[in-house]
Amino acid sequence: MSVATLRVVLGDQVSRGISALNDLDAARDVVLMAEVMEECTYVPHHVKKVVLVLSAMRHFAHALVGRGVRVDYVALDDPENTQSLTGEVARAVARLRPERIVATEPGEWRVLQMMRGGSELAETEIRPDDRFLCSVRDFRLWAHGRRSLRMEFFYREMRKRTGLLMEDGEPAGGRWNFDAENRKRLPSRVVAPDVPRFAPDAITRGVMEMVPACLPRLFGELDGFALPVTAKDARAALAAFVAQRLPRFGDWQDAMRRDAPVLFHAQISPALNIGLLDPLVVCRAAEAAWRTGAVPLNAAEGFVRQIIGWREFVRGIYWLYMPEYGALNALGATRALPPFYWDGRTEMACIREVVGQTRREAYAHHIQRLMVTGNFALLAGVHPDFVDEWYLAVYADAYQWVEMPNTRGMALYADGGVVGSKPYAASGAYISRMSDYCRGCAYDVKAVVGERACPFNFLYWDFVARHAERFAGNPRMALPLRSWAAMDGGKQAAIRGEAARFLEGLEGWSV
Ligand code: FAD
Ligand code: DLZ
Ligand code: SF4
Repeated sequence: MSVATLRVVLGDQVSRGISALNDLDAARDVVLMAEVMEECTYVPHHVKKVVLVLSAMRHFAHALVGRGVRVDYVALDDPENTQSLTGEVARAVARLRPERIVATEPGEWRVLQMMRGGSELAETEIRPDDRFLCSVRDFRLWAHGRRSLRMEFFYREMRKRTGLLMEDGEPAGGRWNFDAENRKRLPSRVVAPDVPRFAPDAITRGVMEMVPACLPRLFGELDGFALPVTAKDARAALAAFVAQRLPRFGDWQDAMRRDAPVLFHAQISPALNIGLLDPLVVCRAAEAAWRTGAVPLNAAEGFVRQIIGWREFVRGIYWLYMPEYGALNALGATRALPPFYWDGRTEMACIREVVGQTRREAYAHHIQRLMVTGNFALLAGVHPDFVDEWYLAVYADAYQWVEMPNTRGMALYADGGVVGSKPYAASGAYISRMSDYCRGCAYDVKAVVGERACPFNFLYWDFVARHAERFAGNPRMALPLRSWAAMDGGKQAAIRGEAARFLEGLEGWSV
């Protein structure tokens, strides 16, 4: 019998409810899934990310076949593989002669352009990705006519729309946001709970053998791969988080500790972003735990805000402003990315720890990304293109729709204040307060100038001085600007000299 519909499912679309599979006719349709070099190499991905995506694809295809669906699955090492998504659709069309092609909108502008770009995919019916709670169109409507787009107001709309943590139309506890009670210092006696690990099964082990053989130059370490690769395991990971870590999520959300990468975070983004978890199900689990009294409101609210607030907001921003967003560089940053972002070889203990953890785990929590590696790139003036490429490569959860607004917008202020109302610039004092990294660092976090001065200190003041004019009208930058202006001229000159010497001295830099 002829094929009615060819249904294309991408590697981050492994959800049974994905819109490309709505109205699936198992008797007449074929699902196409293709492992391709193009997607495995468009940035130098972490090897654990590639294994995660390919293993999840294989498990998903296997489950579909188990339900009687016909799946055309192209493996990375298939000699016939053209190694591009468009090439594989073209081959499938030639093979199957389908009456139509259906897909779900991809998570990246790059892939959308490919789909629209004159190949067989150009005729594809592209359906909205309804795994998100706010469609691209609804975000556009929300944004229309607003002078500035603030996550907090978007978030309140999402609370009302979903009814999450709402009571009689009002926010539970009488407030929308409980951050004032969150983000405390982590006492050293507190032990972080273990995070569940999922031993690779035969399918994952097959992928773990194939990937290094086909792609020997990926970033990071494959040893210890233990991420969930099926919806069932992802739900188990979520349940463990809700029971063991969510109760303290708010309190220690900003804490960082050596050898405890996850602390009280969820580590669900790799599974969430490929579709093994549904964001609303995740939020309902947190809400239910609050309703039973197992989780305090500050934790449940803080967590839900990350998902229906930040996650949906940055996706909206991405699709609202692409492709122009990808070229923004409001602070005129020009430097290259220092090599230690890739190899971790630096005397700055905080960066060494975060990069080392990133190499091992393909994971860092938000504050590590924002206030250590992001902060350094911001202060040093690294060009957003290089920083974007790094974040898109090194984390198992990285897709441009979420990575780019976080990097270019939140961390680098390269969008001039679309995502955040002020740059997240901080000196070493912040890192010292929120982590145990400074103990044993070659630098002295209290020193601003001198041989052992913490680079975050002089780079911070150098950043404030460099951009003083730009931020003069920003009330949220008034305090550092006043402090800089009040500083003794000799000290100012010493700080700026220290910063210039440090930046010039870094290997591999170009200005
Ligand atoms: P938790 O802290 O437990 O939060 C729960 C969930 O909320 C996360 O799984 C995630 O889905 C969502 N969330 C939290 N913060 C954000 C945020 N700022 N934006 C969007 N969703 C959020 N997140 C990605 O999923 N992919 C990325 O490529 C990515 N790149 C980032 C780059 C930079 C420079 C920064 C500062 C942040 C980036 N984030 C990214 C956001 C955030 O750091 C991660 O979502 C989070 O660390 C994932 O770990 P977790 O599941 O333990 O999160
Ligand atoms: C990330 C990724 C990787 C590593 N490999 C594949 C692949 O071989 N085949 C595929 O369909 N998708 C892959 N993906 C996910 C895509 O890169 C992702 O769908 C796009 O970036 C759009 O978000
Ligand atoms: Fe980082 Fe400075 Fe602390 Fe060293 S002293 S760990 S460089 S913040």
